[in-house]
Amino acid sequence: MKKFRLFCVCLLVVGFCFLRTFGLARSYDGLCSAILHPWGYPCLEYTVTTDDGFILGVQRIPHGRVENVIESRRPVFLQHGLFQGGDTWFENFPDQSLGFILADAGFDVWVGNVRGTRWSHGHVSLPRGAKEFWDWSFDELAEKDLPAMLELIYNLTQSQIYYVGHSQGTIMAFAAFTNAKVIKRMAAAALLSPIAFLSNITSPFARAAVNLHLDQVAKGMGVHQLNLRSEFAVEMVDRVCKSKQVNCGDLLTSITGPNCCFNNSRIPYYLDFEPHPSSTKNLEHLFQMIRKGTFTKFDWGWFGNWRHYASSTPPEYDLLSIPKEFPVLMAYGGLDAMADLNDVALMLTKVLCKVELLYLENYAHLDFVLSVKAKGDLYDPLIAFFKAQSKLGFQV
Ligand SMILES: *[C@@H]1O[C@H](CO)[C@@H](O)[C@H](O)[C@H]1NC(C)=O
Ligand SMILES: *[C@@H]1O[C@H](CO)[C@@H](O)[C@H](O)[C@H]1NC(C)=O
Ligand SMILES: CC(=O)N[C@H]1CO[C@H](CO)[C@@H](O)[C@@H]1O
Repeated sequence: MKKFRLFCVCLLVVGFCFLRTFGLARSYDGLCSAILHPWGYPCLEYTVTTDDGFILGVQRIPHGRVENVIESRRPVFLQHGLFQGGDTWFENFPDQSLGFILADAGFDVWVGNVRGTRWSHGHVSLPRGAKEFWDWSFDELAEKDLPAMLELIYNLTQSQIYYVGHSQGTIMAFAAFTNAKVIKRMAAAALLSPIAFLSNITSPFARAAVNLHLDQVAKGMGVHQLNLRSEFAVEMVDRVCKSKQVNCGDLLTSITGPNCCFNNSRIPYYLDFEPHPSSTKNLEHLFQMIRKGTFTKFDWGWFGNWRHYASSTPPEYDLLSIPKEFPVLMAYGGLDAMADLNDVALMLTKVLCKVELLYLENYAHLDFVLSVKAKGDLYDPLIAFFKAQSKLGFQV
């Protein structure tokens, strides 16, 4: 067993070294030229600068490969999850990937990329190496990045926007939709693997990482950027694998749950783009959610909380303030090791908005974006849901 573990770790190290040598050397001008143009889709690159100076990349696929005549195309915005980027929505074949399918179905598709990811463009003054560049958690993604990207889309389309989020993209939505200025731009939302609570997370890898306080270890070592391709990350993975609860022979399953419909032969292609960096502080915030079972702003500790919030504890995100007429489709999976059924159930007791549920018994965390069967299982129902809302004409 010990030998096997060592073998796995070696394999990982070799994998990461390979990536560092070859994977990172591959450079693209942007997501459009990396994936969309090669498949023959129209695609435009935009940038938008947040209040706090981050320059985000946003892509637009104005129509599908065949430009069918549709009077007004409703904008739909796709928000990726943790350690992912806008590429997430386009990584399988065009008839399997949500981004392509929406464009071919007549939507005006917009793709978000949060700060720090590969398709974003740094900061107006801070270099990527600066500690301050990584001084944020999903609070800022919801408070700064999302409103900036949505404002750009609204300015250019003058239309309410459909929202699709996966994983951290749903955390961002739950947090941002409590803001009246954001929700008034939205027509409806589809939340895939919806997360507002994390205390019942079953992922053995995440559990072990929380128990080992890897967020604090990273902080203590002065690591502020979380780059899974770094030697530091390999060391941390090694540490988790040495703790007995995790089967590192199948690392992905230990992290996300057993994805039913993952195409293993495409992993080398996925690794061309993913994983994207995030910040240690963001991980710390997510670990706080796991430890405390709450959905609040970042916990700075007693003194820090008084300074930032004038209160000893961080304020909760008020899910009840999401308008009750707001239509939301939530798709959740029976084998999802991140969005556990108990946590989803708890969240559902806290929201008043109009929720339609889609339960996919055999889906784990990555199936929602990478399943080769997602079109029939999820994307067709999602499109039908959006089309039904446009007939109902939701207005806040
Ligand atoms: C959107 O339009 C408003 C009003 O013209 C402008 O002030 C704002 O800077 C624009 N925002 C973006 C992100 O384009
Ligand atoms: C899985 O990926 C490989 C490599 O890209 C491809 O040849 C194969 O057709 C894919 N299988 C499915 C079911 O999409
Ligand atoms: C089934 C289960 O483990 N439920 C737990 C989920 O998290 C909440 C909040 O921390 C606990 O109270 C439940 O016992």
